[in-house]
Amino acid sequence: MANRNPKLSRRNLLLGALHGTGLLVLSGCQRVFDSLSRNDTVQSILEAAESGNRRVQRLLTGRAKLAQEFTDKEISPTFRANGNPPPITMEYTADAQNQWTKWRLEVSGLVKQPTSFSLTDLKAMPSRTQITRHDCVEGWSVIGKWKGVRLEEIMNRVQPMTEAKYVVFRCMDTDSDGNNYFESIDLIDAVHPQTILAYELNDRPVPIDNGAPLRLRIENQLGYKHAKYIRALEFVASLQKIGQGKGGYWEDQGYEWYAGI
Ligand SMILES: Nc1nc2c(c(=O)[nH]1)N[C@H]1C(S)=C(S)[C@@H](COP(=O)(O)O)O[C@H]1N2
Ligand SMILES: [Mo]
Repeated sequence: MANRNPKLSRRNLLLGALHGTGLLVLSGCQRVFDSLSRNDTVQSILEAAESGNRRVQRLLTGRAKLAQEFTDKEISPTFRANGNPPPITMEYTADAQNQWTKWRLEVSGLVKQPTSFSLTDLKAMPSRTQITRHDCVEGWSVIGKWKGVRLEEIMNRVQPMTEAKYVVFRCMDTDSDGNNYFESIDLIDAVHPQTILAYELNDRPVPIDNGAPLRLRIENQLGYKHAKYIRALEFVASLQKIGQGKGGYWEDQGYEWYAGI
């Protein structure tokens, strides 16, 4: 991969490595630079510095990268809602009326401890709060403050088996043809620090329009990955038998499965 950061160029790395050793401070002479580059001691210092840097770079640019977080002042006045209308089932309506006391999140599939969680259970678990920007493929963005339980915390409870590679989110809403919304992410993104199952938006319970009682926040991917109205999580080894096999409601209609921002 091309190194686009001039600060991490090989030459600067060598200069940096030399600085640390006190071997020599170069005055920009290419010939001295070249002969030093061939020197064994210098070469090993350079390699050590470079591999250290590669590690740092992977952290900065790879899957572990944190999405930008914002301040309270930057929160959008309203958090636009998008997608299917809220579920219209009797069960959903009754659960909403009961403040979700009867609703449960079912976690099943390739896990050692299949478990169901009430909203109270989820709220009692360690939480994370983050102010992030939601980007929809349609070309709009909104900033909101989300609070929820990290998906990794749930994984610690249910203990996915080694064969598990993805987590599938089963949602309660349907499109106009009656097809349920669903999504999936891999376990690398599932344990990302900002991947949470959110139960609060802007210091209030997640509104019905935004996916009550529980919706996914996966901050390094586009809006359609953020499953709303979650009823169940399923740990699976393959997405082949889920829906039409592409890993999500929109993916089955041609959208990218990995919707990285
Ligand atoms: N269950 C469900 N989740 C969904 C959708 C949906 O239709 N149903 N729409 C997706 C899309 S395209 C976007 S942009 C976001 C919108 O989230 P919001 O309504 O909180 O803005 O939800 C995503 N998650
Ligand atoms: Mo979207």
